[in-house]
Amino acid sequence: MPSTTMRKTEQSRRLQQRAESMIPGGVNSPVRAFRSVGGDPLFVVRGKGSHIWDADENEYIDYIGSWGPLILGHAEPTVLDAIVSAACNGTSFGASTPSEADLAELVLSAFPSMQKVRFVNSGTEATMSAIRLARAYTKRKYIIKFEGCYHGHADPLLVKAGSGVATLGIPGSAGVPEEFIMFTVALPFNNLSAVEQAFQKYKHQIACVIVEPVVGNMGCVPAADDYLVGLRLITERERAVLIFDEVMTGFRVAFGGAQELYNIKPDLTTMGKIIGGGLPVGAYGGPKEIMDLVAPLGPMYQAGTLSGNPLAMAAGCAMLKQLRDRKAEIYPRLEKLSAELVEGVASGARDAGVPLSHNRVGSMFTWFFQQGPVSDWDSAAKSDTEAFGKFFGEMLERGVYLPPSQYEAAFLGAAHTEEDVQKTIQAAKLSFAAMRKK
Ligand code: KE4
Repeated sequence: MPSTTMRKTEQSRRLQQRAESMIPGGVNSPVRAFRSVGGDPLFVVRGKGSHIWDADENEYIDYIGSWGPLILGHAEPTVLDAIVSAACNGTSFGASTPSEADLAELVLSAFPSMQKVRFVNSGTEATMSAIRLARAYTKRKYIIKFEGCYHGHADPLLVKAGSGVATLGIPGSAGVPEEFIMFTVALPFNNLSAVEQAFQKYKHQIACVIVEPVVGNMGCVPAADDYLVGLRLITERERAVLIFDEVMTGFRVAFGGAQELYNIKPDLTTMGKIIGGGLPVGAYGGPKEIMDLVAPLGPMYQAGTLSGNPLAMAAGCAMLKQLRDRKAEIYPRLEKLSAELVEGVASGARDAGVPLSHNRVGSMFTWFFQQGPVSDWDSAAKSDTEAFGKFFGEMLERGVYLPPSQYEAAFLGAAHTEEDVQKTIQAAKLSFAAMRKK
């Protein structure tokens, strides 16, 4: 484990200066700019397994994994082979290819609540389309989301959102007219009476409830017991569409996602991240009764130049086949190693007298710099983000790359080793000690 000798950062800093002269903040997604943790954003040049290397040749144990997609680790051989062989036949045709049905078959077999699925290019497109579809199906206008949940950056969903919106402390987004969010109702997570009250207030007007069944975007926050089943019963009674946003949890918390883990059947499911194997893919799906409203079959329009791209389909198929064929080995190991890591760091914090609580579901987790418990946005927001920033920096100096925000989940993947975990726990203990001295 490196000591606290300062990492070399000249190359990343030079690249950041070049990038920010042409790209806002030098990044193509805000959270990568390290704004809430300080310091120079990394410019990553290579990844292999559970490790990445930056432009200054610093090596890190990576607990972001591209924000969830790389559950098998970086440059996984079968995924790379699939991409290369697909690319040798051309990169995109704007026409149907056999690989789209191949990936659809893999997704539908793992998610029995879905009879049909449409592939798009991001989680944002998936949730934006699912909302539109729920409104088309119910002919209602209102949608319910939850404070601290993030479902991508489509206008109607940028209300009290989590992830980068919460990280940057912006309530929503400039450029979204009030009229575009007047039908969005944002409620506290893990509070069923708030949902009941909303359905009474907007009787027969609510098209859908969209929820992260395990929240990753206020940090990791699981649903309270009976919360998800409560949402299911209320939406069934009120004939509203229940959308599980499984962009992060799909194939992550279980092979069949949170709906398998908690045995809840949503009406629509949105996906992304893992199903693309590291290439851009999103998806939304559900029963034929709803999905057959989607053009060209029905009147709900959604389209995409690169939707179903053959390289992305090939990468997704390779990844899902690995997860399918090795799930009896992979998921129990992710559970065991993640528990060891999260508890080990928590124990180090206790020994150092650092207030730390944590939430974990499978291999997604967050350490909150506060006493906890963290069960919704209000409690997550009580975290000491300054302490988190210091911890992030100390861990980076010791070769551990965590999400650069208190309000993001971290991820452990199948390529992480026992050695990675022990090094990370040791780095955390040294980091807590260093924080105490400052
Ligand atoms: P994308 O449009 O970024 O592919 O997916 C949006 C999205 C939708 N739903 C959930 C539950 C999500 O977590 C996301 C995106 N996740 C963030 C990380 N919390 C992406 C990272 C980023 O914004 O750079």
